Amino acid sequence: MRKEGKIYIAGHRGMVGSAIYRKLKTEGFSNFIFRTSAELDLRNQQEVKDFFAAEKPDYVFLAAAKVGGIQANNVYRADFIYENLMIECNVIHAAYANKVEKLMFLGSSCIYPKLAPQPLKEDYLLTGVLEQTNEPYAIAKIAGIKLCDSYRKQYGCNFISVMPTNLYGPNDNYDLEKSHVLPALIRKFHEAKVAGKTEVEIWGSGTPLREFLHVDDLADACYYLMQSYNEEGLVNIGTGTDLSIKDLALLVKKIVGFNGELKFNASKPDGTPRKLMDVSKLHSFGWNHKIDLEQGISMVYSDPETIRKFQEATIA
Ligand code: GFB
Repeated sequence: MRKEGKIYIAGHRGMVGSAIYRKLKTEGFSNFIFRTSAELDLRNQQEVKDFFAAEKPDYVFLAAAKVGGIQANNVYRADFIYENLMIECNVIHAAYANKVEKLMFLGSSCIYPKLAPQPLKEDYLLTGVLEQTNEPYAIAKIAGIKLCDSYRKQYGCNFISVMPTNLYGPNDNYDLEKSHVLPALIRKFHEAKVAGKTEVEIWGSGTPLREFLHVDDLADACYYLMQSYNEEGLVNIGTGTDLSIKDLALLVKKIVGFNGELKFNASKPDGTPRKLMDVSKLHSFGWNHKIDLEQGISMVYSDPETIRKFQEATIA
């Protein structure tokens, strides 16, 4: 990436977009264009066309998406497929039409078949049935990868796709109905500790295995790949290790300093039993994550912004 290049980060206020922005700033980039969702509705084709024609960005990070945890994916199925497809189609086509030099599309580890062999290699994509709770979101994300690859093949666009594992970090969503498990557990254990409660509810059986990556590591990997990766297909971004939801809960409990019990609620879905990324492709390029899970959760919990976000999520 050229230092003077004009960079558009779609979704710059979200957890991923804001981390990419922090990373690029520390690397000395300063020519950014931002639009909030109120200023530019990425689901609206005309607005996106006009924006790209007027601004002509050189580099695009497509980190804007409708995202959420297992329950939000399962309940708002239409919103998850419609909004994500619209955003991807509008932004990727406009990037082609306005000769964007390079675009990075960000997907998710849930694109792989539910029962694919573990760890998940990039070429397991489209080899089996998807997990029911997030099928609409996964279909939209798979479409995003295929859009990038198709514009590369037909028009020679340098559009690349990366697939992060489950993420956490600054600017996460702490709305307990819509969030992912890690921010939910940080909030639940903290609030239970403050209120002097004796137990915390954990959804599902606690047996599903999940992998977690701090979003600053993700941003570091995205920057690395934006400099060096120019191929079709996708690159997994993760740590290569996972743990059970029960062990995650015990770890968060320890970090937060809650002394009560875990209470599993079997009426909530478990989701896919395991989705551990195979990160050998990424490692072969010379990139490894730096923040381990315990350190990362401690960083999040000790950040005063995190508690403020709990209150914000309650009001919203
Ligand atoms: O993070 P999560 O919502 O989504 O849930 P997925 C992971 C696991 O944690 C599930 C359990 O087995 C949940 O039942 N869990 C336990 C909890 N307690 C809680 C809680 O309080 N809140 C939440 N949310 N979960 C999502 C996909 O799948 O992951 C998306 O739906 C996306 O499409 C995202 O891929 C990364 O890991 O199951």
